[in-house]
Formats: sequence, structure tokens, C-alpha cells
Amino acid sequence: MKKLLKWLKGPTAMAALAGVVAAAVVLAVAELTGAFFTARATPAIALGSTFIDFTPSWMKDFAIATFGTNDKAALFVGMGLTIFLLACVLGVVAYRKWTLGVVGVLLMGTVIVASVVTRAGVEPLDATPTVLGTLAGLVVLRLLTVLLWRTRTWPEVPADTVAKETGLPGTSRRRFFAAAGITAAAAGVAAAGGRLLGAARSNIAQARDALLLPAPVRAAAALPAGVQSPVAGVTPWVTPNGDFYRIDTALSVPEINADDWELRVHGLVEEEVRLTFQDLLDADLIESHVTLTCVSNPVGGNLAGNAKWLGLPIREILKRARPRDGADMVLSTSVDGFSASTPLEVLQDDRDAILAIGMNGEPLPLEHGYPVRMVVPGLYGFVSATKWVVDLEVTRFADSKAYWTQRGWSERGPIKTMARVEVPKSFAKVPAGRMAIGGTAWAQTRGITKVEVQIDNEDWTEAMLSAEASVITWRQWSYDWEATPGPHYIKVRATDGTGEVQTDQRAEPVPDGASGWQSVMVTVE
Ligand SMILES: Nc1nc2c(c(=O)[nH]1)N[C@H]1C(S)=C(S)[C@@H](COP(=O)(O)O)O[C@H]1N2
Ligand SMILES: [Mo]
Repeated sequence: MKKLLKWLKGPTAMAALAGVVAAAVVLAVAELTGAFFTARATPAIALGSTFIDFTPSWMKDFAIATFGTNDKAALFVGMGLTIFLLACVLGVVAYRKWTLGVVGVLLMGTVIVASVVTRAGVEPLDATPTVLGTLAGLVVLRLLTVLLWRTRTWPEVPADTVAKETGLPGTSRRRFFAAAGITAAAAGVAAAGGRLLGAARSNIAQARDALLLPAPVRAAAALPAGVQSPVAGVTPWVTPNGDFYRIDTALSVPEINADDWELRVHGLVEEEVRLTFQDLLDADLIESHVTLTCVSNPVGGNLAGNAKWLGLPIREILKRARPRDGADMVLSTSVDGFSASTPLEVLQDDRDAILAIGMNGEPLPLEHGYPVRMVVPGLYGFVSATKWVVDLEVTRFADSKAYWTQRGWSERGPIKTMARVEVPKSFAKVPAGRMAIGGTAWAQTRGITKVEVQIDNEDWTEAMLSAEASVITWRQWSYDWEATPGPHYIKVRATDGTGEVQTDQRAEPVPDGASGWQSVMVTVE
């Protein structure tokens, strides 16, 4: 303990502190000046995004399995620790050998600039905040390092010796710590100011709130009575926008001005088509309930949501573009470089794959793709649900690979039949006697025709199905159980509209979706 304290007051720890303060200045200056550039171009966002792009699929799967929709927060914590450690090392290096420190800092700056300018939709000028930040960081590192050299009086060397050896007058450690502290505080203020400034300068959220959606030419089919499971605690049948799961690679939500939005449809087509947001508002829009599902959803997981979407059938746009013979895929790309490969015929058939602009009666929330996203019934999101979509390339599976396919996931992703128990929760303690079990099942485009429950190793028994809205939405179920004291396992499985029973074969989410039966352990008291 004493040793640690002594070390902490020693020059090595102080040099590391100088490095950390300098790194904070790099980030803060970039954040402040970054308010005037693309949000995705600040060092933290660009580095994190680049890291995500290089994340192998097993790690992405691990991150989502471990942190769920907090995966982005976990990434920032990991990145923060890495930057912290690197900054410590650079501070010490600069203290020992200044030129080497400069080389290190410039190297890091170059890496950040490279990760900024290689982001999709980012211009070279967007590297300005990083360059300014790096220069500011270098100046701060220089000032603190010189101060530190001057404190080398500590513990024994007298000030006049330092002066003789280095040509610098000695100074107190207190001065060093004061300078470091004041600089760090200033960096904090600058970073917070940059955040506020960035938010104030962006008026996308206001534009989204002010947008009035047109009425559909074909409204969503009226919901039959009783789509909601009668069991208290089961997921609402329509997921409110604020509760809708969010999965994407976007560390900062892309901000697209709807007036500037344009969709380019090209590739193997007779005619290239360009579509503006106004074109969409003027088109014959349809509205329908569709359940989206993420391929990373584990058995029993909650990466699925059901909403009423408003949009234009992609079929209509493809009709205008006229795909050429041989085309079998549409590669949709977002403004930030994510892409999905969707079979061409899926976008042309009568399942009504749409370019959506509305979600549950509102414009798309920013994080769900404002102003325009794809919604394709029956396919996992990673091969179909491109948010912030700006480009549709008609192509062939043989010629093009989408974002996740390049990273080890499948090129196609039909949604697997899945039933989930929501009540009771896993490891719940429940009183003996009659109780209701309930949950949700889905098999988009095939529909759910049966859900069965198995208690311990007894026979499979049919659950009560709630009303079916359509085969492209999930369906809820309930089951009455006479619970006897002791530990019990509740298993559930669904049968889809083709008569196929949900497989008990366990599969991990990679490469094309998890499978297996969920088993929930409860203790009855
Ligand atoms: N631009 C973009 N669109 C994207 C993604 C993405 O990373 N970037 N992720 C996809 C995945 S994996 C899923 S499951 C759905 C999730 O849509 P949601 O966040 O609106 O629920 O979006 C899809 N669209
Ligand atoms: Mo997903």
C-alpha cells in the first residue's frame, strides 16, 4: 500500500497521468469542433464503428448474448479502458523520450484519421476535428511533460541540479498536478459543450416530430378480438416504439435530413430509379402489422418486436426499375455503410415488403431508421430490415455479399419457428395451485397453428392460442397449469402453418438463427 502510494506520486505515474490528460484533450477538442461536422466522424464514434466492422461474428454474438441491447455501452467501456491504457503508455514514453512520444501520438492520430475517413458517407474534411484534437493533445502533452521534467527534483535531486542538467528551472509537483487538473476539467467542459452544441445544431429530431404522415391507401387489416394473451405480464401484442428492441452497428444514430434523402435503385435493371422522400409521401402507401426478429435472438430471447408499419411496397419501385434476367438479390445499403442481401423474389411477392416511413402511426424514430427503412416480413433483420436505407442495388447472390455475410453469417435468413415462455419468468418462485403460463410464438409468413407445453417429462399438451392477426405477425398463447410444490421445468414448442413442429435441435444464433426448445425452471412453493 505504501509502495503503491509512493509509486503514484512518482514520475512514472505522473507521466501516465500527463498522457491520460492529453488523450482527454484530444477527444474533447475533437468533440467540440466535431459539432460542426458529421457526428459519425468524431474519434470515439469512428474508432468504435471501425472496431465493430472488424468484430468477428462470434464476438458480436458474445456481445449481444452478454450485454443484449447494452452492447454499445459495453463497447464504449472497453474502448475507454483501451484508450486509457494506451494514453498511460504514451505519457510515460514521452516523458522518457519526447521524440518517441510525438511519433506515438501522431501514429494514434493517423489511425483515428484513417478510421474517420474510411467511414461510409464521411468526407475527408470530416477528419478536421481529429486533426485539431491531436494537435491540441500534443501541445498539452508537451506542456505537462516539461512541467514533469522540471519536478525531477523529487525526491532527492535539488532544483539547481535539474536546472544545471536540463537548462530548466525546477518546479513543484503541486504545480504539475494543478496544471493537469485544470486541463482535465477544461477538457470535460469542452466535451460536454461539444455534445450540447452538436445536439442544438441538429434539427433532425424536430423535423421528425413535425412530420405529418399521409394516410395509407390501404389501411392495416382490423385486428381480430383477442390477439393479446389473457395472461398478465405477457408482452403487449403491439410493441410501443419506445420499447422496440434496437440492434444495429450504428454507434451514433445517422442523422438524415428527409428533404435531402434520396434512394438510388440501380444495378441489373433496365432503368435506374431515384426516389425522394416527397415521392414516398405522394405514393400509394399501405399499412400493415409485421413482427421483426433479430437473428441474434437466443431461444427465449426478446430481440423481436411487432409494429404497424406504413410504407410503399418495394415491388412497385422494382416494377419501375425492371430487374434484368439473372438478378436474384437486392443489396440494400444504409447511409452508414451497413448492407443486407434480400432475395429479389421476396421483395416482389405479395408479402408486401415495404420501404417504411411510419411506425405505429408516427414517423420512424431516429434509431429505427428515420426517414426510411426496409421492412420485409419473414426474414431476419440482418438480411432485410435496412434502416436509414439510401441504396438498392439489384444484383446476384453470386456477385455481392452483405455486411454480416462478409463476417461469417448466412447470406439468407428466413425466420425460424419459435415459441417463448414469458410468464412465469425463469427461476421464478410461484405459489402452488392453478396458475397461468403465457407467451408469444412466431413463424413469419407461415403462421402459428399450434403451441404445446410440456411440464417436466409429462406429455406435450396444447396451449390456448390467442387470435391470429396474420401469418406475418407473432401469435400469443396461454396455458392453465395446476402447479404442485417442488421444482418444475416448463418447455414450449410451436407448430407452423406448414405443419412443421419447431425443432428441438439446439443451434447458436450464428450463422442463421438460434433454434431449440426453451425450458424455464420454476420453483413452486
Ligand atoms: N443501417 C442498419 N440497418 C439495420 C441494421 C444495422 O446494423 N444498420 N441491423 C439490422 C438488424 S441485425 C436488425 S435485427 C434490425 C433491427 O431493427 P430495429 O433496431 O428497428 O429493431 O435492423 C436491421 N437494419
Ligand atoms: Mo439482427
